[in-house]
Amino acid sequence: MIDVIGIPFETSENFLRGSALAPAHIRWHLWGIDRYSPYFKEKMPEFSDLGDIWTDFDLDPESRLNLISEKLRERIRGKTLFLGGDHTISLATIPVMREKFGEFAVLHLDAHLDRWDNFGGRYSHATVMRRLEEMGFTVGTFGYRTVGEGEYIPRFGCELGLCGLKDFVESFEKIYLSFDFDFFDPSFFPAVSNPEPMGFAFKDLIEILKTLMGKLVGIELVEYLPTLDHSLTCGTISAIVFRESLIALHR
Ligand SMILES: [Mn+2]
Repeated sequence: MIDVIGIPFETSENFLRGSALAPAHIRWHLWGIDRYSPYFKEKMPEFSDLGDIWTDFDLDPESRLNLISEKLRERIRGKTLFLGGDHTISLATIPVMREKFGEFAVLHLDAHLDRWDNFGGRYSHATVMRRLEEMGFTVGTFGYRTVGEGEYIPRFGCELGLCGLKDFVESFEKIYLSFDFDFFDPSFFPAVSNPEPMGFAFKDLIEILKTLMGKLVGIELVEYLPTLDHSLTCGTISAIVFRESLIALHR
């Protein structure tokens, strides 16, 4: 059975806040959606909710990440769907998943590269993919629409599109999906901290999930801001992404 773990961690948003509320909101919105997926023609599998991992708010980000990592080491048992929090959680989830499962590639779907060297510190939502590459992870970032000061273009990835994504996926046996909700177009998913136009459609995510079948070791869904979700539409979409993610992980 797939485990679900929430990480309501948020320290480093530079602009708009609220992602720490996402795990609770996504679970709540699950009550409003059907269990059947028309995209995969099957029902959402049963899952085991292992709750949320909390840390003291007055600690610095690195100490909080260390505490989250310790708790994840105790809690992770197998394939896991993580609910963020801001993108900083990747510095806990992904290294601990490697300890458990060995090598895998990281497929990173995001409007941003997240490869600053320092962004209000070395450990923040805007530096994560750089830190992971420094740790030896292979990260492919697809669909990014902006490049920040001092960020480099990654070896694997595609600006404004999904070019090379299929080849990237085919090159690896095991894949971990790091999904930032700002990958979606802000016209239908505005509840994110740093929206970028020219985003992707829901069906693009479904097509990508289909290519990942049988390879996924884990998925994290990050950067949904319920505080900006004035119609609650994005909460429902997040719950549907949760359902489709569980199905893809289950296969
Ligand atoms: Mn982003």
